[in-house]
Amino acid sequence: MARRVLDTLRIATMAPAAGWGLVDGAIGIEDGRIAFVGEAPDGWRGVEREDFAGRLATPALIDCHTHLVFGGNRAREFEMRLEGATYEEIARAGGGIVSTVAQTRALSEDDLVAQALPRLDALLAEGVATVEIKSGYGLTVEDELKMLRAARRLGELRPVRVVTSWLAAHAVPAEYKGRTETYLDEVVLPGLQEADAERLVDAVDGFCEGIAFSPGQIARVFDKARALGLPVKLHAEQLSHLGGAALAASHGALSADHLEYLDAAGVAAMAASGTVAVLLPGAYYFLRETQAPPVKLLREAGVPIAIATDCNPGSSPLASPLLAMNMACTLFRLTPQETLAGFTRNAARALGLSDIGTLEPGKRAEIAVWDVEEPAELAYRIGFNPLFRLVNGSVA
Ligand code: DI6
Ligand code: FE
Repeated sequence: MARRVLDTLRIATMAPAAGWGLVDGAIGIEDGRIAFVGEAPDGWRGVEREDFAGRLATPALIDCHTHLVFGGNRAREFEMRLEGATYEEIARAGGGIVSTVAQTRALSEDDLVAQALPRLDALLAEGVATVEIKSGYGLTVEDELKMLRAARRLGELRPVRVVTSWLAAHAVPAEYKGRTETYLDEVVLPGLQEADAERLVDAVDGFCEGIAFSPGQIARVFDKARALGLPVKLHAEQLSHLGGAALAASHGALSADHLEYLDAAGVAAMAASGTVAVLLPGAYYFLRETQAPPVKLLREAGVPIAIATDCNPGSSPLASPLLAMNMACTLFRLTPQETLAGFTRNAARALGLSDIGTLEPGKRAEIAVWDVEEPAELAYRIGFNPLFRLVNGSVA
């Protein structure tokens, strides 16, 4: 039995539905799981103790929505937008997602891993122990599989749990222009079957938007996911309202993500199905969106809110969960407490994971220790990383 004690901590357990769940004391770890929080029970005398001098412990962060694996970058498009072009105009002119697709197809699996590693390391440096990574920049069966193999490799190269999503329904590639249904029939659906057979997929995602896939087309992808027994999630109501969130809820989705244009009916549908609202302030900020997601309605309806970086080359080149937390407060008016819940307890729920997200006996011992006094300090500073230590008892 491998036992250790992290002593003299201020612990934000994030266990209660509201509040930080603050406890002063120690955390006991046994075989990679949390054994106790607070007072050491009898039988733990003499176990090796590490003194943390009153620092703050929180659950390790969980980035539940990223596109971390991709080729190249879109700095040129950033310049174009500053010269006046909109995101949708660039996408319709063959730029946008499709330009990242060309760069992603050109890279080997090894090169994709090498390009993603610095981004992953930036997340780990801010206390992330679990990261979701989507496909969606390959858009052929082989290139989508290549992306997910690269994502799985990242989880072997670093002490992090990688959770993958099949996002072939992200954009229609140039060779299928005007033939979206054929793209679904020839790439998205059979590719999903192959990826599942190779155990590369943990969930199925889609981009429900005027420049991407309609609700009816997404429903076909979700039906296939159900047939394979895979959970679903959806990029919904990001640039316009198409009813994607309600569609996702009707399929029992783990999460609906973005949600700037979500309406009251969508909120009610998500509340009824227990679907998590994943808010992505990095994309809102970078695209200079002006309509914020309906945070007040989500709160009133009791929809759990998660926050993520959405790290991607086009709409959110953000690899900082702490900055995402700050943006969620300043731009969406979430409280610091809600943003930490959004990167821990509710992010775990958005991934369908019940063994992480809070510091409670039985959970995996994935703990971030910060050089701060108050938990609100995590969301408060801008461009400052107070991580003292990431204790990942699950992989140690
Ligand atoms: N919504 C987004 O914001 C990203 N994907 C999506 O479905 C954008 C991806 C990109 O522009 O490369
Ligand atoms: Fe996204």
